Amino acid sequence: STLGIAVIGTGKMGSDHVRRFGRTVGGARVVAVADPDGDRVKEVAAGLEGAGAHTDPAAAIAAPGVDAVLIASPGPAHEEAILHALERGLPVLCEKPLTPDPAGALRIMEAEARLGRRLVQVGFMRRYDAEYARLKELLDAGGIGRPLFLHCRHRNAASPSFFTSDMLISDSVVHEVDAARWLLGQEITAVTVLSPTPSSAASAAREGLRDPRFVLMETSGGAVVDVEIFVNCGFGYQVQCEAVGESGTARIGDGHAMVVQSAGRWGGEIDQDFTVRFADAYDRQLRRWVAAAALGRVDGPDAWDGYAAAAVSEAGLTAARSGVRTPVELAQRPALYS
Ligand code: ISE
Repeated sequence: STLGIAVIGTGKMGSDHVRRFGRTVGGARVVAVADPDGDRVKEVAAGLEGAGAHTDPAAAIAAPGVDAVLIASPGPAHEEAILHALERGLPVLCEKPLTPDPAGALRIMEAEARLGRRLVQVGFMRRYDAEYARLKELLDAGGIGRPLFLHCRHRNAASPSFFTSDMLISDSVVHEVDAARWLLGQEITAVTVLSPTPSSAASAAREGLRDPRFVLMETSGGAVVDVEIFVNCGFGYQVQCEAVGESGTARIGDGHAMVVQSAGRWGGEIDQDFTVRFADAYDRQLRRWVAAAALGRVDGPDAWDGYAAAAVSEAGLTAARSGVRTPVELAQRPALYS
């Protein structure tokens, strides 16, 4: 049977996911969509046979035929929608960040504790990327020895007008936070943030935007993770990660799928956007989520991962403001997430 999906938020990611159902992802059908922009949501629903359009997320979640909920609204709207879904015992895939603050993520974990099971998956799709998966396999197999460093670069061609200095950390670097926790199997324990003089393109995109930034993280296993985040680099979308271990290094994200040599030059193309660079990862993430949700469970990054990322973001924002190394405070990990 087909899983009925409510999609909350029909912006860039929400509409990209809607497109996936019925095309690259089978076994599920969008039966309800919600967005505060009434015209937009009607337009999206019009392209879906028999889907209801709502401006209230709660109404979409409560609509007939909804078996699972995909949340792609902005971070501050996630908690309320998740709690509605959990009240109904529905599996959730929630785009990152799970919540803007750790307190909200803790409330989601409490709701799952009351249910006695995990129903929330966070959209940390890099875990489903083929290159990241290879790197994880190599590290787990001890292929380069004990990891000492992860050197990460995360670049966007341009940031949207609503993008703030805080979001470089809470919406962009949050991916490296999760990737580092997952790759290393360790928690992040402290954060330091350096902010060079903003690039001219960043200042033109939004007054006072602190872009780029350099984020330094320490981990529970004694590794160091550095991230250059640059969301107005102009030339394309790039996510690179080099792991340095005791006996070797491994690097992903160079995008050398094809190198062209012609007329005395060599070169290749750079993806322009995350929906292109991570298209396969988004597909795989959604297929896996649908398969698990059909059995009434989730098996990807969970609310604890969302909570830990929010705790690191909070420390990162404090560190960015103070210029001082800031420890990450984590609650005890409940047994439900072990
Ligand atoms: C965006 O929300 C994402 O999740 C992208 O992966 C990231 O590269 C971008 O900086 C974020 O704004």
